[in-house]
Amino acid sequence: MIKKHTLTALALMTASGLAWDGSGAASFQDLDSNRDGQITLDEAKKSPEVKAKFTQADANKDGKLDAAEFAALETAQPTAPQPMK
Ligand SMILES: [Ca+2]
Ligand SMILES: [Ca+2]
Repeated sequence: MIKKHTLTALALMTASGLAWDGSGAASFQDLDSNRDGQITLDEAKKSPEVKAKFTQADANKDGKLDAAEFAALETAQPTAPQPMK
């Protein structure tokens, strides 16, 4: 069981290493391969985190993220602690 967990952790680290350059997150420019100013779902696949939030971040539901939508995605913190009521 320990071995399985270790392998999972290694797989996650490897996947992150491919998508991240060490700065913590892929940038808009990194993901926008064709430099058209929009990130398609296909381009977003390079970043698992962006891909996971893609639909949520696509505010106007055109299937692409523009710079403003991407910025909103970056500030979205699904794991952020919720303030107590
Ligand atoms: Ca693009
Ligand atoms: Ca959009």
